[in-house]
Amino acid sequence: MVIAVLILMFSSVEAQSAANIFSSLLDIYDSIASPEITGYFRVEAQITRLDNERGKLADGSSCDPIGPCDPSVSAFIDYESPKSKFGAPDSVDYQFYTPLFAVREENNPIIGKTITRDICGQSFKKIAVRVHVIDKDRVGKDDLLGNWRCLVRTKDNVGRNMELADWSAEAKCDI
Ligand SMILES: [Ca+2]
Ligand SMILES: [Ca+2]
Repeated sequence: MVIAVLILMFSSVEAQSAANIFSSLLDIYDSIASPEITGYFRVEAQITRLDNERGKLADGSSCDPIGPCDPSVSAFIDYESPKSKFGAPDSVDYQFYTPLFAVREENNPIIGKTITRDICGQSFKKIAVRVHVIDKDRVGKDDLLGNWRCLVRTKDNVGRNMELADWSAEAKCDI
């Protein structure tokens, strides 16, 4: 089971000088070792598709006794607690995720929806795009189809501004 994403990230302060941008990039590059980055950034992520050929839920059972899954996709760009486990008390609650896409009777939907978040002078260490997919049943409770955490490779992807920013290569997300 795979969720794929494209990531775009750029400094949202266009007046910022190249030297400052360079230092931002360096800061991000060093973020594994250094404790925190502070700055003005926009992060965009496109959730491109879900591959779930066999129509399985997160627990390995089938979505439905008959027919394909009915996936409903929401996502959140998380710089506050990017490493926390899904559903943990220190992780962002699902109610704050942005609903992006829903389809009935489709195991492998093309999603193609973009989510955006601005970081305005906040401190962060890492950024993760969290994707939460449920199998939405007409009756009864919804089942968890999967949770994916897609780490943003900030070192490669930070553009100086919106025009210079480039989408990353499509990448699969960890479950
Ligand atoms: Ca179901
Ligand atoms: Ca179904």
